[in-house]
This record gives sequence, structure tokens and C-alpha cells, in this order.
Amino acid sequence: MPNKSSKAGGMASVKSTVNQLIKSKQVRRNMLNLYHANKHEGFDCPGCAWGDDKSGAFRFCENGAKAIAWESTSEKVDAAFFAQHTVSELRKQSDHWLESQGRLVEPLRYNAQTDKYEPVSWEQAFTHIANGINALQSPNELELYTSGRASNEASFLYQVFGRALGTNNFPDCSNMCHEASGIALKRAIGVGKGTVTLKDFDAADTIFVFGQNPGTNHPRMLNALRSAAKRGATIVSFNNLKEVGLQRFASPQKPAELLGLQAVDISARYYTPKLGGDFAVARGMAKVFIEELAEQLNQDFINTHTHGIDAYIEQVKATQWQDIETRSGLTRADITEAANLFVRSQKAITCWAMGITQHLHSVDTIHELTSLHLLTGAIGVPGSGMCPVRGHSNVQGNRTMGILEAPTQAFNQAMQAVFDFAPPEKPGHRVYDAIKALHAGQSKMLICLGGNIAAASADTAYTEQALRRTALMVNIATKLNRTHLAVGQDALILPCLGRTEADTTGGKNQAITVEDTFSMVHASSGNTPPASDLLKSETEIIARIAQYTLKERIALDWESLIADYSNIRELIAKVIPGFDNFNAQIQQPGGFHLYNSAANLQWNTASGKAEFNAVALPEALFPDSVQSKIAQQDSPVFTLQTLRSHDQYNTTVYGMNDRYRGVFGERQLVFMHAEDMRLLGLTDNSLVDISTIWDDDTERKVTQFRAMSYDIPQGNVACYYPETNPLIPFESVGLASATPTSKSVPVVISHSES
Ligand SMILES: Nc1nc2c(c(=O)[nH]1)N[C@H]1C(S)=C(S)[C@@H](COP(=O)(O)OP(=O)(O)OC[C@H]3O[C@@H](n4cnc5c(=O)[nH]c(N)nc54)[C@H](O)[C@@H]3O)O[C@H]1N2
Ligand SMILES: Nc1nc2c(c(=O)[nH]1)N[C@H]1C(S)=C(S)[C@@H](COP(=O)(O)OP(=O)(O)OC[C@H]3O[C@@H](n4cnc5c(=O)[nH]c(N)nc54)[C@H](O)[C@@H]3O)O[C@H]1N2
Ligand SMILES: [Mo]
Repeated sequence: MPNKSSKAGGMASVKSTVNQLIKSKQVRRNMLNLYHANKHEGFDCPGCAWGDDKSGAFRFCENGAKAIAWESTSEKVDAAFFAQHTVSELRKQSDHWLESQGRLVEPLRYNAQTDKYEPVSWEQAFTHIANGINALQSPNELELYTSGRASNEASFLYQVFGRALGTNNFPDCSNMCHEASGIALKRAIGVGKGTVTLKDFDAADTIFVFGQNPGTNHPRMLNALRSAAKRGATIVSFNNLKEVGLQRFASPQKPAELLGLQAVDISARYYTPKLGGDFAVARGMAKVFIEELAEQLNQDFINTHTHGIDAYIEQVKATQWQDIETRSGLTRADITEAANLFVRSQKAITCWAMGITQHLHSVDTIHELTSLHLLTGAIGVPGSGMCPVRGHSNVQGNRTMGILEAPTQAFNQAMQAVFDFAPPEKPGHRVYDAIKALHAGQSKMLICLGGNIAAASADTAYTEQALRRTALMVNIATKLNRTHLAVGQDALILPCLGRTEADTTGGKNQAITVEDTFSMVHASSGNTPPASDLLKSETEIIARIAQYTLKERIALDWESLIADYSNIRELIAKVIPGFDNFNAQIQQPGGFHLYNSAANLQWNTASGKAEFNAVALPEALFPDSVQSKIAQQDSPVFTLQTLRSHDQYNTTVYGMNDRYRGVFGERQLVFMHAEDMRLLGLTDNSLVDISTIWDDDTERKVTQFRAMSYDIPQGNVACYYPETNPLIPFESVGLASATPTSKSVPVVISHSES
């Protein structure tokens, strides 16, 4: 069991940060790096998408420091390394080992005869890619994946390139992440982004945090929560697990608190619903609003700004408390208390992350949370609104730049006006469709602008099979990972600069731009010497691939775009709304804020109003066909969530500890309720196998995991991602979002066989 008195932040956090930096043997360079992180004229921290406060103080967090140290390592995987190891050998290594070997330093091509990656020149690499693409029968045989670290400039050129070729196949990491948030918010309030900014956290009376672990994944968010708690705002957490960071937090940046003397209690209320129980929680809160607190609802707001209230009220009234309690795992009293906290406050913010987005019913759940704000008018006024807390540092910007499988007509028209080609209208692929198409041999080529799709996507065996069927796979990356090893016939690795490194082209250090979770767009420029002279920026790599492939098919002066990224920003300003005077706007400290229609009470929905969603509470977490399989099992079926430890960044595993959860030196763990363990005859040292229950005949199993008793609702279990991605059935995706249901997988647990 984790230590009850432990708290996030404080001395332990600082020590761990410093240890991490020292271990990387680059202390000076890293401290310089940290000093420049998230400051005007420095680089944007590659850690997470939380916004920056503009106090100018030395700002960093432990996990940002780890991300920077990991990128700044002096270890290298060079030609000698690849001469030593075949790809088949490397595939046997762990994700942690692979990335620990160091930075990629030169372009490489896979040789199927020797089963090794071998150095090639950039010229050869670009020519080979262009030949590969131009040999495809249709541009729709190409998949263009983006991971959310890519800059606005690189992702804008990437989508220009894809659309000039004629495809909308832009699968991206947000398909596995906040896709449901974008869809639900667009449907409910007409804009697929959050409506608040960091300033709203200073004005809110109540802040709800659903399905999120900011202590680990957005540590700088704790500063905002901590200040809010200190000035008397009420923070209410809904989380399957009692996460330490949401309970007590000491800021590692305030000297007095370094000693942990003034740790602040963050959450005034902490509810632990069942996995996937949040729809029922929100529905229950709506029921209390409507049936018990009707006089406190904002009738003016409802009448002026919303559509569909009558049908919604009918649905809410028809939902029975018994169903709400069973599905949420909370009592009517708990939900009534939370509803009162919401309604009593004039200003409420709702934050959420993967605990909400990675389920079958995520889109409706997020719509239901939004309805609470529509009933009370807690949106579009200071201190109120919706806050999906994005993951990757520029994942929101990628989408703004046009990394979308189904762009709007307005977007296509703007593209045509600027680039003089007709962009494809046929919707393209998300991650789910892309992997399926590769698996079926309909798509033949994959380019990955960062990321690690092999490990990040669900159903590892199926995904790897799909990747191994590619005729050509191209990975633009900083570190070696599992995707690079899932080679088919032919593959290239193109090594790129990281966020922290100086990007010098055209005789000057270039800046790129990013957009944070609050729609703030700002510049970022690296300051450390690149890990190798052979590295190129992502921006240049994309521009060169486009230049070599498209030749005179598009009249763009690629050289001038590569020599000066402000020329790319001029193009962005012409195509993407809100980016007028882009180059001038990023000169302001902190950058500029993109207009948000819903925050200004304008509703870009079909009805022109914010929409209620009159749907019934779903019967179960899984589709009917799976429920009937579950009913046939002799042993208990648990719901598994897959989550992050404190020592990882998505598929990048920095270390084997998860300090805040009391875990040291291991990752093959399953967190279980003590009573569930007792029923299965397990103790804290038992080794177990975990198998998925699904409606197909595929066996999905992981073996030799250690059971660990934990404060988790009975019937729910938790394991780390990506080790348990093999358990997530490929077809187990969210309705409308197609996001893998990484937070609800039906499993059985048995003693390990050997
Ligand atoms: N250091 C670090 N920072 C990161 C990342 C990283 O890996 N490491 N990843 C980045 C990315 S891409 C993202 S998307 C974010 C992810 O940020 P998070 O969403 O915080 O990440 P997870 O670890 O998936 O945590 C999910 C949380 O939701 C809870 N939860 C799970 N299921 C449910 C549920 O059904 N209901 C409720 N109420 N709670 C539930 C879990 O107990 C856990 O606390 O972080 C970003 N920042
Ligand atoms: N089971 C389960 N699966 C999940 C999730 C979950 O909670 N549970 N979460 C999902 C979520 S929220 C996300 S966002 C996805 C993440 O999916 P991805 O974004 O695809 O994965 P990452 O692990 O972030 O990518 C790590 C790799 O990116 C490369 N890299 C790092 N920095 C740079 C850079 O600056 N440039 C370039 N070009 N490459 C770089 C390195 O080679 C590194 O190996 O995973 C999803 N998968
Ligand atoms: Mo994410």
C-alpha cells in the first residue's frame, strides 16, 4: 500500500529531478535547458500541453525535467550499434532498453538481407521515399501519422504535402487520446477545444477534476489547483484511484515548501467511481439539478443559449437512481453532495483527461459533463467552462494546422485559394482505420512524424502485424523504439532534432510554434547543440520529402520555407483562421490566444445553440456480444484500466518506479482490491496471468504479472501501459471516437501457470 502521508511535489520531487539530471551526465547542459524551458525566447517544454504562467520565475516540474534530460542524453545509437544488432534481436529488448541506448544520429535504411539498419545519405533517403510514394497506385495507400510533439510549422507542411498528393489519411495520436473530447465539445458547443484559459483558474469557485492524474502527467496544473485551493476554491476529484497529487501537494518551486511544511490539501472532496462510471455520475448530478435544485438553474442561459432542454429533462427524469448508483459505483448521497457543490458555486470549471476519453461511451460522457455547465450557465463567463487537459505538448496545434481526416469545406477552400490545387474531399483515416487498412493490405506505406504507434496503439499483435505488412515505413524520430522494429519489406529511420536543440537553417536559429491546452500559441526555440551534425529538423525533413516527391506538381519554394520558418507562418496565416499577423503576434511575451467561439457565447452548431444530449444511460460498459461472453465466465471478470506510471512518458519508460503509488523497481503489476485478491486466493506476491474476454476467438494474454493490493474499487484493476496494450481488442473502441478503450477492458485473472 502506498504511504498515506506521502505527497506530490516537495523535497522528494526535487531530489528525484536532480538525480535524473545527474544520471544523464549532462548536468550543466540540462540546467541551462531547464532554465530556458517555457520562458519567452526559450523552448516549450516537451512534457505536456498545460499552459505557462507568465510570472517569469524559474519554472519546471519533475517530469518536464525528465523529458528534457531524456532528450539531452549524450548516449548515441550510431552505425556501429546497428552493425552489431539485427532487428530481430532488438525486438526482444524492452521499450525502456531500446530508448535508453541513446539518440538516433544518422539516417538509416533497413536491409532485409542482413536484417539490420544501415546508414544512408539524406539524399538517398529522400529519393527512396519519393520513389516509393510515386509508385503507389493511389495516394490513399499512404498513411501519414503524427505524434503530438510536432510543431505547427512541421504539421502544417505535412498536411499540405498529403493533400497535394490527394489523401486525407492523417491518423494521429489524438485519435487514441482526446478524440472523444473534440467530438463531444464540437457537437455540444460548436468548438472542439476547451473554453477556459489559465486565468479562469484564478477566478473559479469550484474545479472538478475527472479521470486525470495531474501529479504525474500535468504537474504544473497542480500549481493552479494549489493556488485555487489556497484562496478557498473547492476542488472536487473523481478518480478510480486515490492519486496522491490530487490529495496533497507541495510546490517544488517555493523554497518554504521544499521542506514539505506547507503542503496544501488539494481536493476538498474525492470520489472513487467505478471505471466508466462517470456518465452515470454526471447524469446523477443533472438529476439532482433538475429535480431538487431547479430554482438554482440558469433559466436565462438555458432559454437564450441552448437547444433540446425538454427532451433532455425527460431523459434525466426517466433515469433511475438505482441504475445511477450501480453504474457509477457511488451513492446517491455522494452524487447529491457533488451536485450541490457545483450549483452552489457561481463559477465552475470541469477538467478531464484519459479516465474519461478512453471508454466505449466517452463522447456521450463528455457531452453529459458539458450539460451540467449548460444547465447552470457555467460557460463563457470568467472562472467557468470546459477544460479537456491535452496530453502531448502540441497535439492541439497539430489539429489546428489541419492534421484531420475530415477537414471542413471552409478549410479546403482556403487551401485551394492559397496552393492552387483541389484538396481531396473523401474523408481519410484515423489511427483505427489506418491500422486496419495496413492490416488488410489496402494501405501500403506509412510515414510517422514522431511517436511510437506500434506500442501506443491497441492490440499489439494485430498492430505489429499491420506494420509488418508495409511496403515502406518511414519513421522520423529522436530515439529508437518498437515501431522502427516492426519492419515490413523496407523501412527508413530519419533522425531529427528535439525541441531543446538549436535548429539552425538559413544562417539563423529558427523558432517553431506550439499551441497549449488553453489555445495559447507561442514560439519555441531550442538552445543546445544538436546530438549530431547529421540531424535535420522535422520541418526540413517534411519539406524535403514533399519537395522530392511533388517536384513541379505544386508551385512552392521549399528552399525559402526551409531557410526561414517565418515564411511557413505566412502561409499558415493565409489558410488557418485566427493566425493573422502570425509572425508579429508571436513576438508578444507568452504569445497570443486563439479566439474561442463558445467562450464568447457563440455556438457553431447546427441549431446555432448549445446542444443538450437526450440519450439514455447505457446499460453496460461493453457491447452486448461481449456482455454475453462475460456472463458465460466461471471466474469473476474484472474491468482493467491501463495507465501511466510516474517514470514514463507514454511509451517512453524512463524508469521502473511509480513513487506516488508506492511502486519501486517493477512495472509488470496489477493493482487489485484486497478482497478481490482474497477471493482469487492471491497474496501480494502472487504471479498472475491476465486474459481478455472478447467476442472473437483471439487469445489476448499477458503473463507473470505481480498482484498488488491497492485502494481501488472492487471489480476494477489497473496495469501500466504499454505493457498491457496486447490485452486491448482492436475492435474495442469508443462509439463515434474510435479511440481504444484503454480504460475499460474486460479481463479474467488467474495464477500464473509456471
Ligand atoms: N510525465 C508524463 N506526462 C504526460 C504523459 C506521460 O506519459 N508522462 N502523457 C501525456 C499525454 S499524451 C496525455 S494524454 C496525458 C495523460 O494524462 P492522464 O489522463 O492523467 O493519464 P493516465 O495515466 O492515463 O491517467 C488516467 C487517470 O484517470 C483515472 N481513471 C481511469 N479510468 C477512470 C474512469 O473511468 N473514471 C475516472 N473518474 N477516473 C478514471 C486513473 O486512475 C488515472 O488517475 O498526460 C500527458 N503528460
Ligand atoms: N493502453 C493505452 N494505450 C495508450 C494510452 C493509454 O492511456 N493506455 N494513451 C494513448 C495516448 S493518450 C497517446 S497520446 C498515445 C501516444 O502515442 P505516440 O505519440 O505515438 O507515442 P509516444 O510514446 O509519445 O512517442 C514516443 C516516441 O516519440 C519519438 N520522439 C520523442 N520526441 C520527439 C521529437 O521531438 N520529434 C520526433 N519526430 N520524435 C520524437 C521518440 O522516438 C519516442 O520513442 O498513446 C496512446 N496509447
Ligand atoms: Mo495523449
